Amino acid sequence: MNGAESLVETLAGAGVEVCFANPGTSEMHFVAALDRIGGVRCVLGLFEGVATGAADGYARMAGKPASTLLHLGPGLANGLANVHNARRANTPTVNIVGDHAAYHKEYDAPLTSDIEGAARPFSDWVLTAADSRSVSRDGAAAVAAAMAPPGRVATLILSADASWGEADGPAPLPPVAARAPAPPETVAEAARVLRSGEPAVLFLGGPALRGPGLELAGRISADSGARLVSQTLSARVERGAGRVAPERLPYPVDAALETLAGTRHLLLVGTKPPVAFFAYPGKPSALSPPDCEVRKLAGPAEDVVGALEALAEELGARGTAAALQAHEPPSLPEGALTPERAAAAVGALLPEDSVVVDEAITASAAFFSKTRGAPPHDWLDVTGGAIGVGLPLAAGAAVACPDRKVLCLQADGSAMYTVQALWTQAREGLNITTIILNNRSYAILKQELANAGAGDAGRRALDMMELDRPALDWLALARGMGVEGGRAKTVEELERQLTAGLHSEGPYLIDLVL
Ligand SMILES: Cc1ncc(C[n+]2csc(CCOP(=O)(O)OP(=O)(O)O)c2C)c(N)n1
Ligand SMILES: [Mg+2]
Repeated sequence: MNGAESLVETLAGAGVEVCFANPGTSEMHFVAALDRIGGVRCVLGLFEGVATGAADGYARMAGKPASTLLHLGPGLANGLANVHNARRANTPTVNIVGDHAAYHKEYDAPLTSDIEGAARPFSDWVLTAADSRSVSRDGAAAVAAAMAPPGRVATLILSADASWGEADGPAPLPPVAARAPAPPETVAEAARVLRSGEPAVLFLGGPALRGPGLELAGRISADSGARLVSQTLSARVERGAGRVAPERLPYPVDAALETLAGTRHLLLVGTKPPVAFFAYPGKPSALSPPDCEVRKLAGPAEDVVGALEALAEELGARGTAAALQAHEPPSLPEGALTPERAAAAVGALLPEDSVVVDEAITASAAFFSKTRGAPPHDWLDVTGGAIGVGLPLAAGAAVACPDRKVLCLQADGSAMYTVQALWTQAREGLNITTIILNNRSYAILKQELANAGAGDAGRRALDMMELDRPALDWLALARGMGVEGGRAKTVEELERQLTAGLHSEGPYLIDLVL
């Protein structure tokens, strides 16, 4: 057995079932090992950002890491923006980056670079495997590092000779770190604050936005009168009819300040204090009011659900009924297509148990609001603000959940960063309906030009934000990568296209012309 084979067997044994790959020469032994060993499904991405974004989508839905396979420093660099999104999502990720054989490095061959240096700012754990005999242990350590709370990015650098040299066999997964419990004083203090009757917000992220965490937050809110507000961008939110429905902190600074105005106590539950995405002249960076006391109940890496359980117990709220979202999908709209009407159509037709990927940018708020009363579904955001993750995220989510419908709400400009993901969707026959929000512009940047106080946009500035010269032919792009689709210029056409997409086997793309 060689090092690569021992690594693949180690990954499979640790429960890593999928490798999103874009390989090169230095990874050939790893690729051959994937073939020989079995147990790890290989999914090819035609750009590394597709592989890293898909690994993120997969792990968000599967609750365990996939691996990526990337080619030296340049391959890693191509994938890093979506590694950043994964890191901001607390997604467990195992990146395997091929490297030259150790003895080849002194020759400074063209693909040589400082891979550790490139990996470090985007990883929580970086290791260069020492040799073929230790690589299985290093691989097992990488998986354990990725699975450590709250979910981390581990990058293992695998030199060609560590791959092809002799190995002893696979290594077992070492113990995975557990979430630290919230200290009793923290819980008691939170209970005291909630009993004070002063305006309080539970600010929710991570495990507090799904399953038992969300339900407990709902009970605590019903008991204490504290409002529930979720962080703006989340890895995965369970929402829709029958679920506890926190407000979402809006992205624009003024709207966020308004949402939190009057709050005296903000309890952090699985997230960090709310901050503005950017600095704007004359506006604050911190979004909680100046006289608001911010306390941590449980940080993202701590036992969020346990802390909520303890708080509910302390308050006597474990049996309190939470307020649940009613099933009230919007009625089918009529008239010319606007983001609001498109969102209402989606809200009216969204199938139960679907997975929604939201890279809708300027249309996101409308889609979020119009799907509130739709049947229960999961919602995945661009957690790190690095656009170009929507199509890959959808691909990964669909690999993880083959029996669920994935609906990708995809702004046009962002789609172009990793449009090759459509090819992966077609090749793997993934159950994804993509709605391209074709406004032929970076619309948000036009708003931001004004928000940032940068003055009026002249022709040269507008040219950096308009995508209409030439216009992109979305149906041709999709067909060129094996994805069928149709165009919608009216609400009625959108309804027809959505129905077609949601009933098709495999991927479907709707060019929604705004
Ligand atoms: C990796 C990365 N590059 C650039 C940006 C800056 N940026 C934010 S939104 C945006 C354009 C979004 O346009 P589109 O996806 O069409 O959405 P729209 O604003 O039209 O709704 C850009 C370039 C970013 N956030 N991330
Ligand atoms: Mg756009």
